[in-house]
Amino acid sequence: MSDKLQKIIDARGPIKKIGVLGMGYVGIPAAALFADVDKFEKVLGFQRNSASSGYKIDMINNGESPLKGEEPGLEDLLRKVTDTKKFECTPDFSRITELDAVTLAIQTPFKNPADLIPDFGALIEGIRNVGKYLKPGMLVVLESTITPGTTKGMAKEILEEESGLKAGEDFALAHAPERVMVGRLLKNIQEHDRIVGGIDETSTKRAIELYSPVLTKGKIIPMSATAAEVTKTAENTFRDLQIAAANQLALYCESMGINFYDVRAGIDSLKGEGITRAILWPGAGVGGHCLTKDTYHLERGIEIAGEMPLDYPKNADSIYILARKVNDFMPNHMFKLTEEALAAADKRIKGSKIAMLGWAFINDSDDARNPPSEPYRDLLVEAGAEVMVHDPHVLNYPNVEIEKDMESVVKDADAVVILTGHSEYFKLDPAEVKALMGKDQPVVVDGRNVIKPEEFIDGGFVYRGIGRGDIN
Ligand code: SAJ
Repeated sequence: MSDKLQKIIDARGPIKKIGVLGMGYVGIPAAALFADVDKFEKVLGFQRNSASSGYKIDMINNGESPLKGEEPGLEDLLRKVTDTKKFECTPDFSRITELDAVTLAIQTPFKNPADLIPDFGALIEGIRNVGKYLKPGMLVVLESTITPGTTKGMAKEILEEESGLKAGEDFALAHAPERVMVGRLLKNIQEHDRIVGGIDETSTKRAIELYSPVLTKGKIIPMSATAAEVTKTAENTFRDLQIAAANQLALYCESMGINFYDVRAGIDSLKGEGITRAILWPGAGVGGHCLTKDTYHLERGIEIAGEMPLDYPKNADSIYILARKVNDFMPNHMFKLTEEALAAADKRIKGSKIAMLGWAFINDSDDARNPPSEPYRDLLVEAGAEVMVHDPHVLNYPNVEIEKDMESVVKDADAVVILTGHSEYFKLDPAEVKALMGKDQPVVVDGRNVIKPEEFIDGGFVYRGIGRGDIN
């Protein structure tokens, strides 16, 4: 506990002015909610005036959300806090000097997962900008998902280098990871418990002062900065692991000729004291910006934050890396199921027309970050298939035509393949689909358990589904 820092903070007084770097899925709702807190006077959202995303500045200052997809309550809140000028978006990073607290919500993808090399370019640039204008008594919080050890390591070093100040003595530093999902950003920030990890107690206390007013149902869970980094990366890694466990079991069920969903219902039925079992859902793959990389952040944490040598067989993959490999394999399995089903209709992938339904990585969203649909489509194209893609929400995607008219995609197709569980695909009618395809033995492959296999098989389809060994 640094008395020096506490004294500076006491002299500065309660947090009044806040800055948020990174006007994206995490930064915009976070800034708007800070601005909606009465005791906070002003919130600045910092956005580089770059060719690719500078447009966001004017949109936000006009109370419009530049985020794609439905985000309940966000536009109304943005309009409210920008009309009163309580929230303002600016490219002028020098205004950081005016603030009491600054948060960074910047993407942290991996350049090369295999070698555990993250692409921290944008994050480092953001931290440097904060460091340049840092003043004694200010609080800096990293909200991005980061490799364990980054807050006390790289971030602290850059901030001290740029500012000439000392973390934990002249300024407070903490990690408070985001836990949001697209489609419910405001709700997640207000209702999920907030992990808050300072590099010391004073930093944790100051960060709690920042986040408490925003929470409605959620509560603060304080811990050390490194524990907070591990909590975030591990909670996504565990989810990925649970999905991999379901995917592996689905592959086993297919091999044994049984129905995964019967088995799942059976396993799920064991309830009662001390029995916690969350068995998730198998599918065409795991996409998005989080589960596809946070395992690698956790793994890299051993290198960055490891204080003792890790006691685990040297070249053996961790269970988490194995889980990544299982989930990354699922698009290949979808290709195998498609090949098998077409063969059952005396056809081959080469020269067949494949109608892909769903490009987004998650249902009823337009979020197409790391979609499992992409590696699947690549395999089809490589094998000489003609491929068309339908998605009701995704507007566009580099080098892939995304059609909005499902009929034009399904028309004359040899196979219809479901990659995303969008609501409208649950309403697919076998007779209508068959008529559009115009094939004697139309093929349907279900990667998200959205259709009733019996209805399609009775309708003359060759069916394949993830985990449906009893029918495939
Ligand atoms: N998926 C399955 N089977 C399942 C659940 C999901 O195959 O049973 C697939 C989905 O189709 C999708 C991918 O996994 O392709 C990710 O889905 P998701 O529901 O995990 O969505 P994310 O990645 O947007 O959200 C996760 C969440 N993390 C946890 O629940 C631990 C969310 O709470 C985090 O805020 C988010 O990552 C993040 O930003 O870290």
